[in-house]
Amino acid sequence: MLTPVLSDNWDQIRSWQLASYQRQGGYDALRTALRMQPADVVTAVKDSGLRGRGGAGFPTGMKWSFIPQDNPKPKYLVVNADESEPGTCKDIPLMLASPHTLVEGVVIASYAIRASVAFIYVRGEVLHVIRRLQQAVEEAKAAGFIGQNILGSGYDLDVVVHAGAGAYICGEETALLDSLEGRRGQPRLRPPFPAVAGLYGCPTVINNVESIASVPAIIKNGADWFSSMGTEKSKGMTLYSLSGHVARPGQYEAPLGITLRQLLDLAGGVREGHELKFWTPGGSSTPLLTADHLDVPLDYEGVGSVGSMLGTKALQIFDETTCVVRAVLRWTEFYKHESCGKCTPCREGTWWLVQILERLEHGKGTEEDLDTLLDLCENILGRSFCALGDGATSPITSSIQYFKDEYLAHFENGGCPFDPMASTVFA
Ligand code: L3W
Ligand code: SF4
Repeated sequence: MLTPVLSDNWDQIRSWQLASYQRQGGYDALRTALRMQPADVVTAVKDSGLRGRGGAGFPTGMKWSFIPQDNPKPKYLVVNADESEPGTCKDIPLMLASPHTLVEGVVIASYAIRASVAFIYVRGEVLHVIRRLQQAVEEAKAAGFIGQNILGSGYDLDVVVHAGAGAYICGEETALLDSLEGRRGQPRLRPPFPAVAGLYGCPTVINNVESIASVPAIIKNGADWFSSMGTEKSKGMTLYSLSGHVARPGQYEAPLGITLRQLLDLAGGVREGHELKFWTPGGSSTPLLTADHLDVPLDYEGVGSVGSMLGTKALQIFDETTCVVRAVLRWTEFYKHESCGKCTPCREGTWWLVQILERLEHGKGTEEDLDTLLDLCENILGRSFCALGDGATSPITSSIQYFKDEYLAHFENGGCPFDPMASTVFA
């Protein structure tokens, strides 16, 4: 197993404070970056093969290179720290344990794209994280890592920590921009992509927390070092979040391409006396997988080859005691609640999905309901304005693909077979 990169200082005393971060070589990468030309920093990140860790896996250096430097408008860096996807819990631990890793990445990335203001948009509910980030930004300002003429380089940057108001849709990059501009967060039509017309209509790079936090180590150790880890097309180390029915849930930093079987070995396996039934590779927006997929490489290509997505690497583990219909109903209620209402397929469709799933879970559905569910999903997927609508269909279609018998057992049983009050237990 390779040495952790992002989490290597998490066990240090007061790891979130500047003094602790600097004892581990913190801000050395910034000094290196400021001696480079901004374009060379972009090239280093491109060569490293770093891909966006927020779910889509878009190449980070390429995104930075889209910023038109001949455009006289201001350029902005925005960090998407609105972590809200069910099961996704990597950015919040990262910001709590080592906010300076993110702040150092923010300064380097802003320098690379020549931004003079950067925003960190944090999910509103996590006040403790907002405070910790604000503290880290203040410490970095006092030490001369943020502000005017950073480390005598002539480069100026201001960093603003902005609290969202708790809407999942504001994690969609263009809704996030609307929210940051003071409007109700709803997705914008793309193109133009934010790289061309983003915050206040200016060229903007939006990256996930983990993507930006990966940058200092790339600058410090070199692009070749980073690209020597992982797989051919999915490079580097990354954070996998294991939750649910697992002996030791938590964050596991490992190279891209590791399998769930290997991660479960590290995490003590499925809880004692139980066995794996289904799991999500990257939060609830990624199609479910089963015990047959334990050896699938957890990288963008590997998970894609079995019809799912790596997403945010939020591995939610469910054992045989879980009712898949109930789990899917809970996720679908989340999407219905969080749908921003802008487009009809998602706004109306998620409402209908919940009605049908509730009926099925309570044993009042019919086999025809399964066809209606699939038909609805077909009319949402690819016809919604943003990825939220598409994501809502993933757990439904994949659970029917792998667990149709369990859906049927609900109405054959006259109720949920996992309900202790019901007549039989589904086996
Ligand atoms: C310039 C082009 N830029 C693409 C940029 C684009 C964006 C990035 C990826 O969704 C996924 C979603 C969720 N010129 C460009 C360009 N870009 N073409 O590249 O874009 P895209 O559209 O592939 O994805 P996205 O809109 O970023 C993200 C999935 O992640 N997901 C959800 C995650 C939730 C969280 C959370 O709660 N924190 O991350 C999980 O799987 O469904 O498919 O920047 O501008 N020609
Ligand atoms: Fe809003 Fe849903 Fe349409 Fe996205 S898909 S714009 S969340 S209604």
